[in-house]
Amino acid sequence: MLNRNPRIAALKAGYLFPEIARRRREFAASHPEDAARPETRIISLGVGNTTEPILPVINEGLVDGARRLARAETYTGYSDEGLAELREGISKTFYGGAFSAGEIFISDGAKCDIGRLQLLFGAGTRAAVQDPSYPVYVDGSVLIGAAGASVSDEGYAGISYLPCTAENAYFPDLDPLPPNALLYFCSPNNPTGAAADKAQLGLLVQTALKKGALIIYDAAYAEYIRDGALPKTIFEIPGAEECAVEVNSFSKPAGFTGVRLGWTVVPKALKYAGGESVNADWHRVTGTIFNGASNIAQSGGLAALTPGGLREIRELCDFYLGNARLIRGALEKLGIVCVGGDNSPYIWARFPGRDSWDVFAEILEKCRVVTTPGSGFGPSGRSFIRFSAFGHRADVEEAAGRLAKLG
Ligand code: PL4
Repeated sequence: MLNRNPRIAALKAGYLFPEIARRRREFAASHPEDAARPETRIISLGVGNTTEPILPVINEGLVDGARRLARAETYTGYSDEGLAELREGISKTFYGGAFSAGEIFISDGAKCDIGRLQLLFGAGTRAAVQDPSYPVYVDGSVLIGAAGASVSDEGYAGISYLPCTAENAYFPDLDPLPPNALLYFCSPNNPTGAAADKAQLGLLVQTALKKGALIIYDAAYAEYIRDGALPKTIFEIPGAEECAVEVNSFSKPAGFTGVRLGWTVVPKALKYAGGESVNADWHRVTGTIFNGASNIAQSGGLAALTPGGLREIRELCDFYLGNARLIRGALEKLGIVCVGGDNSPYIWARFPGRDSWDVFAEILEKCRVVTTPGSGFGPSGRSFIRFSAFGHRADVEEAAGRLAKLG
């Protein structure tokens, strides 16, 4: 028999979201009478999974993509880095045309590309993350051997955790960033909901350039930004093209969590320490282990970039932001201190002195509402709960009402 990959053995427990699903199932199984009664039916404000239908213009793009496959004249097969029209459209729509099609790679989602990007750097890479952060950054780093094997409540040895707390307004002190690190940065942030401003991103880029860091900038929630002064992409900051790649996605703005479509910008100006092109290596890696996004999904993506599609993106994000206001309002009525929900679909709620898994269990028990415990995102999340604003409005209203039971 083969030996198990020791890097998998180094991962702590299960991946966060299946663990939450497991605890939900366990709770439901021990309360079988609950499901039949509307007032005790479990409502999820846990995983950030979209719930609302894809809106008509974008949906018609998907349908048209499927129709085109049924005719010899319009049939297409593999599309490798993605349709040129879509890559050009993304550059024009989100980056003011600053990038060529050869710098934009269409993917099957931001998470999948984060995993593939990690292959560019490999074992021994020094990884740094905002703490708290989306667990894929750390778990993926462990899988490629970037982190040390030992793990404790303080996280993995070998990963630099940059605390994002109320004290620093959820933007980390960058002084402890080690030299030549791979830095994951997400804004608007999952889970805190904080969106970095131009000055903060300017400092991030300057620090990365000074310390030789490469930033993987996750902008999956950029379309939730409503404050016009906040940057929607790291590439609004001069110099970013020399130190950053950006991953993004149609999942959260267009409801494509199940459709699967995203993109990654890898500027040609970005180089390794030895001067080699990161863009060329990314071509090599994706060409080797990825066969392109679905052409149906890409047809939907093209529709999303039309004026009607962009209006639908705004409408859908506004809907979830409306949910966020309801949840945050209900929590603040109880005196619970929250951030987020204004430029992001997540609310980060503070429960001082408490362990987040205990608070998770209490909210499930008293309110029959599933949340995400902050410690799942890193040591600094220990006394926080993340509330996701993805849900049907009636469910969110019901959940917000039930939260009063925490008072
Ligand atoms: C549950 C910061 C959600 N099973 O859909 P993708 O791959 O384009 O984007 C995934 C993604 C990328 N970047 C950030 C994200 O927050 C997400 C999705 N996160 C959440 O609740 O935190 C869904 C999680 C999913 C997963 O593990 O990704």
